[in-house]
Amino acid sequence: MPSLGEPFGALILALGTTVILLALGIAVIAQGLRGGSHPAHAWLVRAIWVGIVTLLVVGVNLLSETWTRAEPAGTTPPTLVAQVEASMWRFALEPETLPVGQPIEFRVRSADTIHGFGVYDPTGKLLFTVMAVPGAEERAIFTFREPGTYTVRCTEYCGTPHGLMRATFTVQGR
Ligand SMILES: [Cu+2]
Repeated sequence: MPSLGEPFGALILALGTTVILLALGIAVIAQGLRGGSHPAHAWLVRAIWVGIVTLLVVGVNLLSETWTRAEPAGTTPPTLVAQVEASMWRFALEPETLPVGQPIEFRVRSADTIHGFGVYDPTGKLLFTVMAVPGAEERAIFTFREPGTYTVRCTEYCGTPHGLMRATFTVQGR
């Protein structure tokens, strides 16, 4: 499955937020115009509450969002191809040492069931994921900016030892 790029995800979030805000705004104003048994300022209080709740929801979502920085295959000509095979419960990566600053195309396959190829930087931050699906080859391009030891973890539950399914590889400076 190709990963959604940063602009696409941001656009979806912005559109969704706008639609929700418009719908809530119209509902609140309509109720205010209708009047009823509420005090005159009730619609303003509601509008403020809607605003606060919306800001909280959007803010928490934005802060928890980790934009994927991998590109779909075909966007940048890769200078290197890395073959990845996931199987219960290990990753085979070839080559195991990768260069800094060069677009690398990861070609991810699975030998048995669905796994997730999740790449974490040396500080433990998730950089990108690629699904490993039996019978298919999923591709993503990524350029490493820092040398170090990177960790691969499975990001799809694939059996009891799933949590132990990990590997490391080295990214070397030029
Ligand atoms: Cu798994």
